[in-house]
Amino acid sequence: MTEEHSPPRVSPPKRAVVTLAWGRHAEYLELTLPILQEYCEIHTCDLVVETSLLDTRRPAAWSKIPLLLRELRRYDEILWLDADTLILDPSRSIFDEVHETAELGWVVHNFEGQPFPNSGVMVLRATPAVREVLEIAYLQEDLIDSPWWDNAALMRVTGYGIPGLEPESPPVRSIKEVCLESGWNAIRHYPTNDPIIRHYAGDRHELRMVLMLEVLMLNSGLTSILQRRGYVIESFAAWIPRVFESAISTNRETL
Ligand SMILES: [Mn+2]
Repeated sequence: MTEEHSPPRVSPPKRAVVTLAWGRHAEYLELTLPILQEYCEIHTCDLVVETSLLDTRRPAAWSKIPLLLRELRRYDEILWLDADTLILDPSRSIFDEVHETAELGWVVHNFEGQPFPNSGVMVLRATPAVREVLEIAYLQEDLIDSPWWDNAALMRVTGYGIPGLEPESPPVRSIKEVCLESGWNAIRHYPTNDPIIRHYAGDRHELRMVLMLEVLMLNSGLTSILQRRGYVIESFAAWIPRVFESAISTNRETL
């Protein structure tokens, strides 16, 4: 039986939230894991937390691509979340925002007229076009040490391009894409009225930790999730002196 003639799918799509918590990024997961678990329970997703790099020859961010290719063999739909993200409202389903015929959903920020999709939060569906985009993005070896790593490669292959980084004929592939409201990938450099997923992109480690802790301890919705799941809020407060000690010792090293 060919794929065209297969019966319509009756079972719901198999979904996962996928993230990479490697090195110091594993500390973010210590803070965000209960919220991720809550999200996965509400929206019937598996949670895949990878703790190793899939390609140690490249900067860590690149491991996102082989990790997604691996998990798209097991799941129909994936929500990719960078480890430096925090879901502020787990009740809202990002999958509902991506029409079922679409293949990729992400937020496209705009900096000085240049559209800049951000690969820190993405919905991907397991289609041949998505696999091809990921595979070709991984082949963009001239971008391995670019400031935006995999993000730059995905921009190239989806046709966005980055001024100054594009070859004469960029390998653009067609993909059915949805641009999500900016609140789904709320970064500090791009204010949004309705942040749903906060992304601490570009911030240094200690600042991310402090900002995440502040939200977890002050946002009543998140605090009640932590309490319901058996976490003691005060134990989160205990992180703060550790983070500051780490910040101070890092500064000493650079002096
Ligand atoms: Mn990030």
